[in-house]
This record gives sequence, structure tokens and C-alpha cells, in this order.
Amino acid sequence: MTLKRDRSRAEFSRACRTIPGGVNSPARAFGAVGGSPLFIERAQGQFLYDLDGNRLLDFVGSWGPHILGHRHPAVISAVRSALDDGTSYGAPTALETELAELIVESVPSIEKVRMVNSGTEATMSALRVARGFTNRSEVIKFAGCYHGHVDSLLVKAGSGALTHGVPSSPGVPAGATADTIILEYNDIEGLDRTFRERGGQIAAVILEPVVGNMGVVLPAPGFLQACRDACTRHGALLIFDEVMTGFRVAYGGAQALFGIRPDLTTLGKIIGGGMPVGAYGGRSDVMDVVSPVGPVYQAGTLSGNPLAMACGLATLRTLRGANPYDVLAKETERLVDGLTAAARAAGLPHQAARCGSMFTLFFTDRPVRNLSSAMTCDTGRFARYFQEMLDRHIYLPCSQFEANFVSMAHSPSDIDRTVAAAAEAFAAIAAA
Ligand code: HOZ
Repeated sequence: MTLKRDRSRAEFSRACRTIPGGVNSPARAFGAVGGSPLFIERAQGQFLYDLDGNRLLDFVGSWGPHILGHRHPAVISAVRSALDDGTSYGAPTALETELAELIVESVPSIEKVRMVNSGTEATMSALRVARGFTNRSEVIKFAGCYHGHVDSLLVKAGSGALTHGVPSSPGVPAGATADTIILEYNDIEGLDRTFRERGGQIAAVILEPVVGNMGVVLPAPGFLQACRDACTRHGALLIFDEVMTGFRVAYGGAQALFGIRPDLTTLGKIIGGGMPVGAYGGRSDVMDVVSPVGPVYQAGTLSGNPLAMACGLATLRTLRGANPYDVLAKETERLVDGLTAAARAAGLPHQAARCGSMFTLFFTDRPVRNLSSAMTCDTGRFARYFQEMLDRHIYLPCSQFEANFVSMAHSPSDIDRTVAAAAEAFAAIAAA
């Protein structure tokens, strides 16, 4: 039953000669699960097809963007038609305004929005805006949240940084993180104490309102409201990093789901539909500090690229028309229930967390509320689970500390097949 991997292995050896670690983003390397990454040739719907001809049921979805599944016809046709017109002009297009309008209509707190090229750029820019607006420098971030590879936020970071054991990276000068205050996620008391002690210096609190980057971790009741209240009380800005949750956990993102209004929001992934797009937006008065209206500088040659805008627009319009969120949440719940029942039957300690169509199965007996509890996971057991699933042609994120994503293309029988594969995988693990 094992997967054919010869061509992927050969391609990986070749890539390693010219690309550090053979990958253009560490999260893709199989360092935490063993072996080498599969090289993908093409994708369709819920499937990836690799160089060895394997067809894989995909729960990565390009790490979040593909909520419609791969190559949705509306998206492909919009990109094709934009491509016929040109690839980049370095001048404004109506497509940019159309996507901005759609985002402003959809995300409750966003009144104005600026397009960039990645989630990293979005968070880096949102922080600069927050500091420029408040004229303060300190920022609170939570351990295990990942906001891209921004220097000042690459401290106790999640995602690939956590997976590869470098949550705080060499190469980031001490000065870059001197104004970053790290707290535990869901720690309302720590948050309030920090604001009591240094509230007048804090420019912003930035967080993933539902964490996806130490695996899925839900906000405890009252935590998001406590962040909102502390910021309001002390004149700091609340930044929701919705790169992963935006248009994923609900059409209007986590802020719509939980009814909390941040001052600034960062977006990425789904708003680009698989193209390199990020965005940051929020209150008009805050966004008006951005150049050329205000003095805070931020720019980009390819920002608002027409192909990327067309791809994002088609994705959001399709989502708005289909409104798949209830169905996605129910099917994902069915999947998570099936996985947990199978893990229980095999006697494997586990925890599961889900929000809408993103979820993580943690191999630990402790509830996962923050980074310290996430770190109690048995990552060796996760690696075995990952490989057992891959051998059954189920493609999961290659780290315990990432989110799995279900798309509109996954069918009820895909869910059943995944649960059956997991039952076999868990039995094999328990027997070892
Ligand atoms: N931000 C992505 C998931 N945490 C990682 C994607 C990548 O680095 O390829």
C-alpha cells in the first residue's frame, strides 16, 4: 500500500542543490515527519497529483487558500480572462477597487483596505500603521501565534518556526524584538496585568482570533473581548491576524463569528484564491495614516496585481454566492468526530480542536489552550500518523502544529474514506 515516491525523491535531491533545504518555505519540508516532500504536478478539486502519478486527497489546500477546492471553474476562467489583458501594469486597475469593495462589504471592521503580496507583508504593514497612528512602539503578541516572518514578530512563533524548533530566529537583531511583549494565549490575567503596568506604551495587541499556527487553538470564552476592552481602555489598537481565518471560519472571518470588532485586520490566503495576495485594513481614521494620504510609508511593485485580484475576486464572489459555511462546518465536524472516535477506539490519547472547516488532531491528553499545552503533544506519534495517512493517499499538513483544511470540493465519501484510513492508521500505531 506504500506510496510511490521515486520521482519526488529525485526531484527533491535536485532541488536541494540550488534551493536551501529544497523548499521555498520551511513549512513544506518533511523535517518533522521524516522522508522528503512530494513534488506536485497538478491539482483538481480535492485532489493533488504528484510526479509519481499518486492521487492524494488534500487537506492542506495550499495551507488555506483553496476553500473552493483546486481549479474551481469560475476562478480559472477569471484568471484566464485577466491574463488575456496583461500581467502587471504598475498603475491602478478597477479590479483592485472591486476587491477592496468586496472586502469592505464583507468584513465587519474594515472601512479601508490596502493590498499587498503576502500575509507577512500585511502584518508587517499593520504594525507600522499601528505604531504610526498611536505614536507608541510596544506590541503584544501571543506565544505560538504566527504572523509571518516579520522580524519583530518572529519570537515564540508558531507554524514552520515552531515545527523546526526555531520559534525565535537567529538573524533577528535584539533591537527588532525589544518592543515585542510575549504573553500566553488565552491568559486574560497576564494581558490585564501588562496593560496595567505599561498600557501607555503599547501600540497594539496582535493575535490570531482563532489560532491556526500551533495547530488550531480556540479563544477561551471572554479572551477576545478582554483583548478588545484592554486596547480600548488604554488607547492601543487591536489587530486581528485573519490571514488564515478570514473567509474561512465564516464569510466575514472570526470577527464576524465572535462579534468582536478589531481596529485593524490582516488578510491573505483565501482573498487571493491561490495567488500571492495579502491585505490589511480597518478603521478609516487609522488607515488614513498610510501614504500617500498620511506619512506611514508602505509600497509594492506587484501590489494589487491584476491576475491576483481577478483570482481573489472570483473566489470571494463564488463563496458569497454558494455560502458553504454551514455545510463545511457540519462535514468537518463529522470528520473530526470520526477521527476522535477512531483514536479513542485505538486507545491513543488525543485532543481535537475545530473552527468551521479548519481543525487539528493533537496527540496529547492535555487540553490545548496555548503554546505550553500544545508542546505536550507526542510529535513522534504525529509523524507516524502522517506517514500512515500518506501511504493511504491522504495528504495532511506535515506538522502537528498546523491546521487541516476541508474544502467545498471534499465529498461526504471523501470524509468517510479519511475516517476509515485513520482507523487503520491508529490501529497500526497502537500495535507498534
Ligand atoms: N503560513 C502557512 C501555514 N502556517 C505556511 C505556509 C508555508 O510556509 O508554505
